[in-house]
Parts: sequence; structure tokens; C-alpha cells
Amino acid sequence: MASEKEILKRLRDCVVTFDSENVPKACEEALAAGIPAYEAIADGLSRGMEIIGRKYEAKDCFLADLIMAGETMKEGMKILKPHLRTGDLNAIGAVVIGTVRGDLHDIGKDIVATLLEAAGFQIIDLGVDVSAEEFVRAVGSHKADVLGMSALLTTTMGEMKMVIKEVEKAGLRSKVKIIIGGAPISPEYGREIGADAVGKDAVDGVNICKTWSGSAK
Ligand code: B1M
Repeated sequence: MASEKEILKRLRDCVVTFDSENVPKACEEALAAGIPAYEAIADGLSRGMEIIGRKYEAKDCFLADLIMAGETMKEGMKILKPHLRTGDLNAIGAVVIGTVRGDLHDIGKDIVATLLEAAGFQIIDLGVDVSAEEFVRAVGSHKADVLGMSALLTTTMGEMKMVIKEVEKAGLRSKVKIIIGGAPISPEYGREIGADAVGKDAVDGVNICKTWSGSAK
């Protein structure tokens, strides 16, 4: 039987080589070997996306490859997601999450949302290209404890500042913690725009939200 390390590598490789045919099998193998779905996502599929992202930046692959890697990642998530413990009942907090206006990148945001759900949060996922008005409306109507925003483009990260301003204008800022993340987002930027925290990756993001909910160990 393959070791945990080998199985996680197989998951990464499936994403890097956009092997959507074999990714379900690799995910099943991970579950059968007792690897928690959470770990298979964070240390397997997600790492694969990071590798393909770096390859793209080094001009070692094309945009079409990225799209196929993203699709492969999503195929794997379909198998793993039902095996995550979800927090529908007794949720430890409500999180409104989305990718900001003008930005269609959803892979990282989806991972954060999935792992937050697995940690016991109720997730209100607004999807991609979400306007400030939509964020504010959802925070108010769901009485959200946390607002999470993702941005992957330097041209869209400024939207986060707009959203925070609108949350303030709506009188909701003291009621909601705000966490932001995405490749171009630094802790300095987070401080500059008045976010409460910046998640450097999905696991970090979940840990920060757990601290806020008082559920961190
Ligand atoms: Co795009 N893209 N892309 N892209 N893309 C980047 C971001 C880019 C850096 C690539 C490059 O050129 N080097 C570049 C931006 C440059 C810049 O702004 N300076 C870029 C560009 C230019 C574009 C287009 C404009 C390309 C074009 O059309 N010519 C276009 C824009 C479309 C739009 O949004 N309007 C575009 C399109 C696409 C695809 C559709 C092909 C695809 C997205 C598919 C999808 O999301 N469904 C894509 C991809 C895949 C990438 C890269 C290669 C990888 C992004 C990704 O999924 N990473 C990316 C390069 C890179 O980031 N290295 C790139 C894996 C993912 C797991 O990581 O999203 O960073 P990430 O999320 C992490 C953390 O950041 C953090 O946790 C996650 C998991 O650990 N995190 C949070 C994220 N959100 C968080 C929220 C939190 C907490 C943590 O709390 C709420």
C-alpha cells in the first residue's frame, strides 16, 4: 500500500498534469488510506494548484493549462467535500465570503470556504465578481460574524478597500471581523485598508477565524 506521502504527491501530480480522469481515484485512495479529507485538500490538491501557478509565472505552461488544472482540482473536491465534517448545526459562526468585483479567480476562495465549513462555520458563499453592495447586503441579512474577501489581481485588490468603506457606512463594521487573502495581498495592505487580518493560506485563514469564534484549541 502506498504511503501517505506518496498518495499526497499523487494528488498534487493529478492537478499539475490536469489528470481529471484519475483524480477521483486518487482522492478515493487517500480516503481509504485514512488521510483526512481536510489534509488531502490542503496538502494534496491545493499544493498542486500552487505548483501549476508557479509554472505559469515562469512561463512553463499556458493559460489553458491553468483552466484544466482548476477543473481537475474541482473534480477532486467533489469526492473529498462530502467527507469533511460540516457545521450546518451548531455552527460556530457565520462567514460571508466571495471574490471581489472584477475578479473571477475562485480556486483559493473555494478552498478557504470549504475548509471553514469543515471547521464548523456556516458559509454564505457569494461566488466571484461580488460588488461592495452585495457584500454589505449579505453581512447585514445573515448577521455575519466574519466577512472574507479574496482577490488575485492587483487591479481588483483595491475593491477590498471599497467594501470595507461601505461596511463602515452601513454601520456594520463593529459587528463583523474582516479577513482578506489572495496572492497579491500582504499584511501591510491589510493594515492599510483596515482589515482585521490577512490569511496567507487557507489553513492560516481558518485558524484566524477559529480564534475569533473562540473555537481555536
Ligand atoms: Co489568473 N492571474 N488571470 N487565472 N491566475 C494570476 C492571479 C496572475 C498572478 C498570473 C500571472 O500573470 N503571473 C495574474 C495577475 C497579475 C496581476 O494582477 N498582477 C493573472 C491574470 C493576469 C489573469 C487574467 C487577466 C489573464 C488573462 O485573461 N489574460 C485573467 C483575469 C480574469 C479575471 O479574474 N477577471 C485570469 C484568468 C485566470 C484563469 C481563469 C485561467 C484561472 C482561474 C481559474 C479559477 O479561479 N477558476 C487563473 C489562474 C489559475 C491563475 C494563477 C496561475 C493561480 C491562481 C490559483 O488558483 N492559485 C495565478 C498565479 C498565482 O497566483 N501564482 C493567476 C491556487 C490557489 C490555491 O491559490 O488563489 O492564491 P490562491 O489562494 C490561496 C491563498 O492566496 C489564500 O488561501 C488560498 C489557498 O491556500 N487565500 C485566502 C485566497 N483567498 C483567501 C481568502 C482568505 C484567506 C486566505 O480569507 C477570506
